[in-house]
Amino acid sequence: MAKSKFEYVRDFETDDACLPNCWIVVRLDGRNFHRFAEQHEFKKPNDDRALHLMTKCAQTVMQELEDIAIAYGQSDEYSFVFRKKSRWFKRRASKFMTHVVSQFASSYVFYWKDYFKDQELLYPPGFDGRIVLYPSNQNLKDYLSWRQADCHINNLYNTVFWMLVQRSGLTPVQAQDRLQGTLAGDKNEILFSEFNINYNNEPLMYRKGTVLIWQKVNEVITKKIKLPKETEEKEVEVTRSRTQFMKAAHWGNFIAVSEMV
Ligand code: DGT
Ligand code: MG
Ligand code: MG
Ligand code: MG
Ligand code: MG
Repeated sequence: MAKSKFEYVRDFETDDACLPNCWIVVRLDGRNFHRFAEQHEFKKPNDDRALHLMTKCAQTVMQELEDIAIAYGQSDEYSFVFRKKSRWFKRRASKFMTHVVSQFASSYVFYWKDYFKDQELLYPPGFDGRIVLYPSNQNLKDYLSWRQADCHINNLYNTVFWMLVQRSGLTPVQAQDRLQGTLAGDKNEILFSEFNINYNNEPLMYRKGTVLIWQKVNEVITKKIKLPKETEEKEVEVTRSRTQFMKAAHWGNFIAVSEMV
């Protein structure tokens, strides 16, 4: 077919293919979730419904899109790690980022009612996305550890903060002043001595976030086969190994990246 005179406009498109042999990380984050959480009466500092909905959306993304090896989420964010060797959409950054974010956002609305039974969705939430490439396994592991450290620092702060407000009746400003300049050890001590809470016994999902990985499962299926010397078909059971389920885990530390290549 002859080219139309308009074809030249294609040349204005820029090449945004991700560098080969790098892990491709897409991180998304809820837009203005401070307000979204307030308006939808999220429990403070952690709302199980919200965290589980985020994980449901991340599982949907992993199932629908290709080549995602691992995902990590906390608060209103999720990171998706695409395999180094992925050739999906010729590694175009815009395709990776937009598919992840749109699939996640539509899932958030689609599955909302399964998690927030009595809480109506008041307005359409949005998510931003960014893409980062990591050339080495160590870089990727450090990236994931960095997000997990962020989860830990924020959660420890928020746990003490809301205890001071909800249990001790401090105003938010007073609680903030009280925590000014305190170290992790001080916050642990406040929780223990004033609220009888051992921070290490708080749920792992709150302290460490959620990791999604693929898991090999053995599946038993019945097959009808015809043996050469017999006329009738026979049913036999065969076991095959399939990568199927995603395991949601809350780990203390990330596994060696080599295990997920
Ligand atoms: P952004 O991302 O710049 O558009 O603004 P935000 O407001 O989304 O800020 P961000 O992402 O740094 O912080 C996440 C907010 O989401 C933070 O204000 C707390 C809120 N949030 C996330 N998960 C929960 C939860 O389980 N419970 C409550 N109460 N709030 C949550
Ligand atoms: Mg932000
Ligand atoms: Mg946000
Ligand atoms: Mg955030
Ligand atoms: Mg199309």
